[in-house]
Amino acid sequence: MRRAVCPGSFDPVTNGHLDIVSRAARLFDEVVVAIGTNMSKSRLFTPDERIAMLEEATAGIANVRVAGFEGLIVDFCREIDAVAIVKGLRGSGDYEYELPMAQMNSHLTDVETVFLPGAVGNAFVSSSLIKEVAALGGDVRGLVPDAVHDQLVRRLAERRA
Ligand code: COD
Repeated sequence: MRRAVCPGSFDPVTNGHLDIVSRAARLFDEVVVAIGTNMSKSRLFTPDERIAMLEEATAGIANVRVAGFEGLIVDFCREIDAVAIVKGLRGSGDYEYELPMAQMNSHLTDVETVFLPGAVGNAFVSSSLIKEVAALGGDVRGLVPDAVHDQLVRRLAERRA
């Protein structure tokens, strides 16, 4: 059984994330989508909300499961016996950001990082831009799952109230 981890903040999950997760699921026996819960950045959605959104979005992929993690991603990989961390690269900016993390993780453990090129159509999609555009009234439908879109619109309205 070769298990991989797709880690991220997923605040919220986008179609760019889901493209990477579904392609990783074709490469590995099992993929665990790991939601980091110990980051200092303020989040729009709680860890439980992000887990629920991802569970719904990946329900159709039999070999994907979702979990929260705290602490180092390499420790989580050891805990669940994962051999690889799968990350998506939208462009050179992501590569510059991800490479030192991959090298640090390789220094800390023998877990491999596997980079998948993001799909061209999702290259501009990030959770932060989705939140910014939606907060300013832009239409982000089609860039996130429909259920996530509805939750996003609701949460932003609550924040404005
Ligand atoms: N197309 C393709 N890939 C995408 C897209 C897209 N449109 N959008 C995002 N991705 C990829 C990102 O490149 C990333 O690989 C992944 O999806 C997750 O993205 P985010 O933005 O949800 O998550 P991040 O980058 O904020 O998550 C950072 C981690 C939680 C993975 C990282 O901070 C971490 O591992 N933290 C744990 C603590 C730790 O171990 N720190 C030491 C690291 S060396």
